[in-house]
Amino acid sequence: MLEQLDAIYSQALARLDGLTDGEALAEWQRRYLGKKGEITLLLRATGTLPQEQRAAFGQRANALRDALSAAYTERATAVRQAELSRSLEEAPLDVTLPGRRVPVGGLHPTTQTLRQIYAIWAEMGFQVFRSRDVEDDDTNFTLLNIPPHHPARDMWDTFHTTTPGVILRTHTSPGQIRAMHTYGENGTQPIRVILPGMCYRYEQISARSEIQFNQVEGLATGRNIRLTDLKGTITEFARRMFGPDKRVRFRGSYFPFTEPSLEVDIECILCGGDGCPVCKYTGWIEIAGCGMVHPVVLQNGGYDPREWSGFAFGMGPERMTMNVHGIQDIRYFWQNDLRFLEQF
Ligand code: FA5
Repeated sequence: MLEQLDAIYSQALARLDGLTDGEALAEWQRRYLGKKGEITLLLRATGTLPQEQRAAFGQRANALRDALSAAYTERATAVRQAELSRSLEEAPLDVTLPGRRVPVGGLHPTTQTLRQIYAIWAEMGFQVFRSRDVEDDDTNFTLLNIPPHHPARDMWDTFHTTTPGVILRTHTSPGQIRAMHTYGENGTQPIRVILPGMCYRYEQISARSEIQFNQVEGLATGRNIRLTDLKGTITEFARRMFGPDKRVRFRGSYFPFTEPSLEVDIECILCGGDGCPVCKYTGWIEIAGCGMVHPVVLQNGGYDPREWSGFAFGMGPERMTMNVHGIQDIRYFWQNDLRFLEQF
């Protein structure tokens, strides 16, 4: 068996020298050193030898197996190197070329504005309350002091569903009623919430108006909340959002669910108040409607209006984003045109 072992060893070494590719190397490895390889089988047969020959044979077989393994590793490295050089020559690799860019997504411009709005209101102690997109007519209108057939309903062109009395919310204000019922604990607890979300109006689509858009409602209730609290809080928000030097003004307005009602304007972000197409040459842009919560609405939310008061506001993040970036047409927001979206 010793001669057989030496013969296999010499043959294996000689063959290894002539191998030039990975596949032939793998075949060689299987044939001599694999589980059923010739050297392995001989080693396993050590036990069949007479006792006195076993140790010498085992030692020699192990030594030859190790020598073949080392020779194999050396040859395999040389072959790999040669293959690499060959492939570089055949198809040269220019390591100085820029890599392939991995496409990275970004946040929608409205989402960016919304997150900024959430962060500012959170710093000011307001938590987010998510109300429903599909509302009932009562909560969207009647409980907000807009009874059926009241002409104020004309301010909100409504999408109705096939279920009578079920509509898509036209504004986030119905969330005021739901927040009061959820957090007010039968009119005993103060509330500070913002209510963001989609609103839907059956409107003529134009450069400033979509049929689907976001609003962020705000609501604060308490025992001593006054108009000055509303003005101070909104002014603080506007300064944190648009810059500490921005001037803010309030104009009288009308909403059925607030009394008194106001509109909030800030100095135009683009022209600084000089007048430009975005502010329609007025120097001001509107950012929100607001007012003191109407006593009827407080009552519908479970509060006694003789003891409790509150303020509310509603702003439109798409219009705010348009003003900040000078975007001329609201329709870009939902067209999913990457040329538009990638600019933010
Ligand atoms: C309201 O919807 C009131 N619920 C706001 C409010 C809340 C007032 C609480 C008082 C107290 P208005 O219809 O003006 O008000 O809408 C508020 C904001 O939503 C607008 O200033 C505008 O930014 C945005 N908005 C309204 N309609 C559209 C539209 N079709 N497309 C895009 N944004 C719109």
